[in-house]
Amino acid sequence: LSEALVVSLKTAPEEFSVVFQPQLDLMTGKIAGYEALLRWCHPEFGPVSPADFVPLAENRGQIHELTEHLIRCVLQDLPNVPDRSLPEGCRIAINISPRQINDSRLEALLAPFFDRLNRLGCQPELEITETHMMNLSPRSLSRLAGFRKRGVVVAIDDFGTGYSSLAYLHTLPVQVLKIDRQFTRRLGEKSRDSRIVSAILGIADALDMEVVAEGIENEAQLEKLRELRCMRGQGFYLGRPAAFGAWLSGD
Ligand code: G
Ligand code: G
Ligand code: MN
Ligand code: NA
Repeated sequence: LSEALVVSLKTAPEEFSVVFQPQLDLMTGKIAGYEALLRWCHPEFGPVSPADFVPLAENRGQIHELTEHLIRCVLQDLPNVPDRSLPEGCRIAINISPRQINDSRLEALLAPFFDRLNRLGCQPELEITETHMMNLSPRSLSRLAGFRKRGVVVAIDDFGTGYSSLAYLHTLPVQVLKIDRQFTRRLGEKSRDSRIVSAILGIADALDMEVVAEGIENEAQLEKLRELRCMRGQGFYLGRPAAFGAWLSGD
């Protein structure tokens, strides 16, 4: 499979596509942004999950090419000029592999993505998993801080599953915490998860960060999050990842 990936990236770009999952403002119900998720469908192996092929790309030294391709797909799907498919200030998030943040080619890689979003009046967002955030070199951190200064939103993905120290979190050029879906899962039930989510909201508030709850799958979870005053959310109940065109009439 790893060999197939290398070959497909080089010779069969049409096997890759991107889907967009909306992030909603939980108070207004309006779309506040989208997370772009890469898809790969191999003619022989069928659909392969990014959970499988992203690590393969990393191990084969192909993650730069993969992200390059992701950006190409995203730019192909998004409009060229502002239109009603993307409200002003709407965010488009991509997932960045931690190794890429150490790569000096990152700025050049992301430049076309940043430029297009600027032109659209939208905000580019980079998601980096919590585990990896904590292992970034000073140089990587200053690279992220540079992005942040230019209006790029940096988000910690899967927050709550890593080992962030609060002292360290405070120093990161991060604006958004994405609460891992394991905490959202049991929210509708009577359990300690609502207190954990509450605690994360408290941390975010203290650090002047925003929160996005991931993995919202039902009304009970949504209601609970609203009650806890979590402002943003994402999940199958609010919208499944879909081709950008599917959101065109969106509200
Ligand atoms: O979309 P899905 O739930 O199958 O994604 C599984 C995992 O793969 C998620 O953790 C997601 O962040 C990651 N992923 C999806 N698309 C990309 C991508 O373009 N780049 C990277 N690095 N990870 C991605
Ligand atoms: O790790 P990351 O947050 O990037 O993962 C995004 C992945 O989570 C996507 O592949 C998407 O398919 C999946 N996802 C999005 N919403 C839900 C949800 O409500 N439930 C579950 N189980 N997975 C979700
Ligand atoms: Mn993500
Ligand atoms: Na996540």
